[in-house]
Amino acid sequence: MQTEVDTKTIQALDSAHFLHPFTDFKDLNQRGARVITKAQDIYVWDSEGKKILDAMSGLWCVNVGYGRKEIADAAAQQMMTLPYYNAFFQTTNVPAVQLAAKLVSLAPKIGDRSFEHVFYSSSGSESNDSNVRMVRRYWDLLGQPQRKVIIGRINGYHGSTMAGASLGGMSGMHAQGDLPIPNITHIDQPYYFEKALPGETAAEFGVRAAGWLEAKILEVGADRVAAFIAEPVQGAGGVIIPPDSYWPEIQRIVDKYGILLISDEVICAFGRLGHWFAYEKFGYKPDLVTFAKGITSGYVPLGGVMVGNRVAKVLIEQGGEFNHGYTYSGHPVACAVALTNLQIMERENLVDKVKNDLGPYLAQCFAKLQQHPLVGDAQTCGFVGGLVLVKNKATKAMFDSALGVGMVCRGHCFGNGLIMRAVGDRMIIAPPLCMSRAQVDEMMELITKCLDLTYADAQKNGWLA
Ligand code: PXG
Repeated sequence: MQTEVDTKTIQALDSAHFLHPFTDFKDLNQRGARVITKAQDIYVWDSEGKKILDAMSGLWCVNVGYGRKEIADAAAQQMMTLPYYNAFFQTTNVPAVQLAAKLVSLAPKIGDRSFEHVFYSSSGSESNDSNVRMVRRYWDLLGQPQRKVIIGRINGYHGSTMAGASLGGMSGMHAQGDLPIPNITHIDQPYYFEKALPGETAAEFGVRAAGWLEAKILEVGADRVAAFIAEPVQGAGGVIIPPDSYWPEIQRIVDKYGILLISDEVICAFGRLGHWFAYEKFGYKPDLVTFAKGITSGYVPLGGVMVGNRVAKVLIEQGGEFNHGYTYSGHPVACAVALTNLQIMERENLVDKVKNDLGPYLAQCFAKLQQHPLVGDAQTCGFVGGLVLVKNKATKAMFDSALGVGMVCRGHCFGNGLIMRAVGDRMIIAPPLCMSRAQVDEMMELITKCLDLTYADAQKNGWLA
């Protein structure tokens, strides 16, 4: 494995030829990209030899950590046996079938809405495109073709394809390229810290925030609404954890109007919240569950949709040919990698470990962070965490967004060997699930140090005034 590289040479080639995702190309060319050359366990190294604790699991995906030879071996073996064959034209392959059966066995049963079928793609975005196709097909087949509208949430993230970006509620994405596409609309997010009324409890707020869905359904016309899509916990939006009262009320509303519920678990499934699938944690019953990322721990791309019985029965029994699919639907190497990844998770008990050990421990650590003068709020759910940097702890006043305090903090993180994401002034983590408690302590020391350094900057520059 080549890990020694000449940083300047790679950066020059990078600037010359590689257009990065979600990047200001000119700005990056001036700075030069950080070159990541190798990774092991929970650490990555850059081309200057700097070791960095990856508290984001790559991009919310490397659940079992880096350097798992077993996964590489499974890929190599599958590549030599059957590197590729399509699943069109009435053919199938062994890993794709085995993985589908495995996923069905892992998905908690929810009565007549349980999951017995899987549709494959190669990413979260594609999977959500498939969701749009399946939802619309479902209603067409039921003789209700006017039910086209899918409701998402402001600041939700469902990918970057035309449909994914439209389902998501990122204003920056909508501003480029005439999005959202027709028949997709949004309600506000259940962000208690920002949206609660004075004196409103979290439980009261959760019910009120879910009520925005009912108001939107009535505004659109109940007979025109096809589905509601949401992340169990909003990830890219900044780890926005809904109050416990939110999801039960959402369930009541979607059931009242008979609309489908799509749970986008691209981040939240496969142990991230201490369950194989996150709908179990919040106790709701989705019809479709989007997955990607953690299913292979990011070692190779794979995504898909768990298709619940309500939808599957109609598509199968009444549907005829479904005119949708991808070259790589059910890719044998990706599925073999996923199977091995899931085996590792089972053998090492990573899901229970998050639920009963790592998750509660991280929650304790974040409770301590609440004391930090810069932190207005710090919350965790399973093994994700988010905290808000505030100017005034007592009033919870935010910094002027032009100061970019979150980015300042992120800079200190990189400088001190820690990867933490900044979403505005929310700092977020989603560490690998294979962490030890000692490694959680190591991460928390780094986080605290970077918060201290950011606070010192804020004092020095008069940002706290
Ligand atoms: N749904 C959810 C909930 C996601 O988090 C996608 C769909 C799209 O998946 P693909 O595989 O098409 O990227 C995601 C992806 C960030 C960030 O900045 C998060 C994602 C992707 C890129 C950046 O936190 N999540």
